[in-house]
Amino acid sequence: MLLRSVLRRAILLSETNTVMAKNFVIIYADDLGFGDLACYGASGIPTPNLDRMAAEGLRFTNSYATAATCTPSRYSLLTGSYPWRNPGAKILAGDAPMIITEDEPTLPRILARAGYRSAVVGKWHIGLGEGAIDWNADIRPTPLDVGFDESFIMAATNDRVPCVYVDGRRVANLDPSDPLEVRYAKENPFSEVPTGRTHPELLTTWHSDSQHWDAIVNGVGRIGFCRGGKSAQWDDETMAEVFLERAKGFISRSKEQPFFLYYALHQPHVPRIPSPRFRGATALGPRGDVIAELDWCVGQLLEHLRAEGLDEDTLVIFSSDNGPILDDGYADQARELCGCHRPSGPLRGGKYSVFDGGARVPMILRAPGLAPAGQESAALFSHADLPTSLAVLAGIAPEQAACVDGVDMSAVLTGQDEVGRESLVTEGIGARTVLRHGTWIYIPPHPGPARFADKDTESGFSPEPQLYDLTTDIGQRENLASYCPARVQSLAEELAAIQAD
Ligand code: NG6
Ligand code: CA
Repeated sequence: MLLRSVLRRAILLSETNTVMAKNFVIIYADDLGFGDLACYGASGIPTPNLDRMAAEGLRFTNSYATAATCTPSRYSLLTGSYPWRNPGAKILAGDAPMIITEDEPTLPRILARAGYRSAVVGKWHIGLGEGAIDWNADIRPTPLDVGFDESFIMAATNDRVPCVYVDGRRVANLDPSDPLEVRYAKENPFSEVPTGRTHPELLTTWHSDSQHWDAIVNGVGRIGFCRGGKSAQWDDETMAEVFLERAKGFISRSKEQPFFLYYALHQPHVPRIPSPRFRGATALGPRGDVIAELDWCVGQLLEHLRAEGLDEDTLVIFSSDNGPILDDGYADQARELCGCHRPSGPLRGGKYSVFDGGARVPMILRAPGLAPAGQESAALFSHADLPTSLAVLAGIAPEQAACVDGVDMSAVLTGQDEVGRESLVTEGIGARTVLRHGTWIYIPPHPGPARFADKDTESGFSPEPQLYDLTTDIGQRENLASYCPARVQSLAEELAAIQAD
C-alpha cells in the first residue's frame, strides 16, 4: 500500500509539478483508414464509441504510422526507430524470427524504469523465436523478452498460419498428441493435408486468391502451410471477444500499479469475419461489419476502465498501423459494397502505397484532465514518437527515454503543442521512403508499377520525383516537382541526411 502511494505520487507529480499520466493503453487497429470512422467524416459505418472518444479527447489529423504495412509500423511503435534502418522490418511470415533485439529500447522496457507493468494482447507480427520454431515447446524470444510482462497474441496476421493463440511462451490449448507444424515453403510440404489450391471446394467462406489458399482453417484459405494442432486452432468469430477478455483481465490484474496495455486489434485486416452479432451490422459487407465490431471492442475496453475506477487515470490512444485496402486477397465484396464510403477519406492511396493514404491514419487520444476534450490537433506526429513521449508523460526524463528516431512530443499529446514535428519519414511497401516536411510531401523516384494490379490500388511509385503541397492539394493530384526543383533538391537532401544519420 505504501509502495503504491509513493509510486503514484511519483508518477502524478513531476519536478515541475505538472500533472502526469498514470496508465497507458494503445489500441492499434489493423488496416483502418483515415476515412473509415464517422468522426473522420465517414457515414456508412456506425462507430459511436470512437466518436465519443473523440468528443472526449483529441482527434489528430496529421498523425502517421511509420509505414504503409504492419510489421514496419509496429516495430517503430515499440522501438521508436524508423523501420528502414532494420532490414528485417518488412512484412513477416508467420514463423519469422523476432526482429527486436535484446538491447533495443522498447516502450515497455522504458516504462518499466518507472515501475510499469506491460502487456500485449492481439496481433504481434514482429517475429517470434530465432528461426525454426518448435510450436510445441517454449518459444523464445516472445514479447516477454522485449519488455512485456504478459503476452497473449496471434503470431502474425489472421490470414497467415499458425492460426493459434500464443499465451506467454506457449501455444494455447495445444494437445501434445497432435503436434503443430508450420512451413512457409512454396509447395505444400504436408502433402496429405488439403489446400485451397487442391481442394477449392473446402474454401467455404469466400474464394481467396492464389496467395491465400495454402492452408485451410475454418473454411478460409491462409498464407502458409500447417499440420496438426487442431485443438489449438482459433475460431475467427470469437477472436474479438477472446482478445477483449484478455485485455480486460490484464487491466483488472494490474490496477494496483501503473500499467501499459498494447491492445492490438485484428480488424479490419483480412479475412474479415465478425462475430455473428455484427454480421450485417452495416451495408458495406464484412469490412464494414468488422469495423463496427472494432468500435464495440473500444467501447467495451473504455467501459471496463470506467468500471475499474481507472477512467480518470488512464491515457488511451487509438490509431491504426497503416492505411486501408478493400481487396487484400479474399472475395468478400469489400469493393462491390463500398458505395460512397471512402476508406482513405480525402487522401490518395492506401495500404502499401507511398501516397499519403498509406501511413496517415486516424488517431484519437483520451486522457481526462491531461488532454483537452473535443478538440482537433493538426500537429505533425509520428507513431515512432510514442515511446519517448509516453515515457516523458510517465515522469521519465527525456534523455532516459531517448529512441533512435522518436522524439519527445508529449506536449502534442496533451494538446499544448499544436505544431509538432517539422518533418517525418514514412515508407510504402518495400521500404520505399517518403518525406513529409511541413505541409510538403516529397516522394523520391521509386521505380515500379504505378498500380498494384491484383489489389486494384495505387502504389504511388514513379521513376520521377514527386512533390505535393498538402495545403492546396490534400489528394496529391498535382505533382509540382518540375516547377519547384530547388525545393525538391532540399527535401531530397534532408531525406538523405536523415537516412545517413
Ligand atoms: C501481404 C498479403 C496480405 C496481408 C499483408 C500483411 C499477399 C498477396 N498479401 O503479403 O494479405 O497479409 O501481407 O498485412 O500475400 S499487414 O497489415 O500485416 O501488413
Ligand atoms: Ca496492417
